[in-house]
Amino acid sequence: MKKFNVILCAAMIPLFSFPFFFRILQNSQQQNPIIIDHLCTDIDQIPEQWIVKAKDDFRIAYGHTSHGSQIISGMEVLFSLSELYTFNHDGSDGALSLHNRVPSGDLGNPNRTEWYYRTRNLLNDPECDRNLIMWSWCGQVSGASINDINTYLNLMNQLELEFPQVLFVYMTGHLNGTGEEGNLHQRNNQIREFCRINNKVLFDFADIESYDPDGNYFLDKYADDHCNYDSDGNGTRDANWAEEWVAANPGKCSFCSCAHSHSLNCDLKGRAFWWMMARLAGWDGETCDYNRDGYVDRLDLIKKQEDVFQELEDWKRDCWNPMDDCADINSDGVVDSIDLQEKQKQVSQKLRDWMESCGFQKKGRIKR
Ligand SMILES: [Ca+2]
Ligand SMILES: [Ca+2]
Ligand SMILES: [Ca+2]
Repeated sequence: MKKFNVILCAAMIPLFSFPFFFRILQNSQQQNPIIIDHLCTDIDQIPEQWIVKAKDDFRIAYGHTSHGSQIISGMEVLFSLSELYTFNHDGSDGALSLHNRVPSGDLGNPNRTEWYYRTRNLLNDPECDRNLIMWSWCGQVSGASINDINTYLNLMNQLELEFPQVLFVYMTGHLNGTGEEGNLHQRNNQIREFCRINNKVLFDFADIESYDPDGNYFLDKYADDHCNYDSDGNGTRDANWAEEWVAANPGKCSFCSCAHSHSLNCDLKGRAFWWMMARLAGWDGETCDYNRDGYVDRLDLIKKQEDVFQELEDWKRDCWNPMDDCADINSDGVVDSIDLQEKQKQVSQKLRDWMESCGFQKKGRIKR
């Protein structure tokens, strides 16, 4: 009953329009979900132009407590390494504007709904210029019921309807050592499914800390938020995947202070954050590791060729035969053989551009 009242009251608030910006952002109306997970942590794959555009486009308010600070810690590491990843409060000097710990609290603190009212108060302030809202959990997905998560999802969705100019980032809750069968994983899957079906933006906090950078999986080994896991299946956590990976890859991890966890976990979260920002700024997320297996090689070229060829075949099927408006590729009002040639040219150019940017020579060898 309480949830019903919340939604009813919210629906009665008139929509507020922001005088500050007119750029139309993707939001609840976007065509596809944007899921940021463990496959989104290779910072070198993100084209710089989209990082720059994200810094220009977005003004963030990020409400979190200690676990949520892991993202900020990782962002600070990147900031210390490169001017590209600058962020500060007001967005001066070309940095990303991020109001850290604004609003106060987290998705479960002081209760499971206060974050919603705080968000609405923030966005209803005529002085507020924020156009992206992020909230993280502390530990409250662990003990959440299905209804608790529905409350979260419904209120997020409600905010999107109330503030269509603002983007909202969903999150899963951090690992707690209960594995694939634990309530945490089931509730995280509930969040994931909702985001996938409804085309939301999800920062998959738990998925990012379920894998090491080589793609080895630890959720089924009862990994927790410290990156500890049960290596021998005897029911107690005896190893730490972050420590193991760092020992095997010297010099590839920061020494940042990372709340409740290993600095590698914060590094990965900070990189995933910028991957998300680039996607939100318009990057399609396509990388040279096209088949996402961790290697850039001939298999990527083959997959890319297949997809580009398929794009042409789909166009022929949907636009060219039978003739449809989308067949007029050169927009001259006439559908003729020139359009077919244009489409063929377009897809081959697309393939050539990708090959060139990824260092593939004509015979499919990689230059680098
Ligand atoms: Ca063990
Ligand atoms: Ca690959
Ligand atoms: Ca034409």
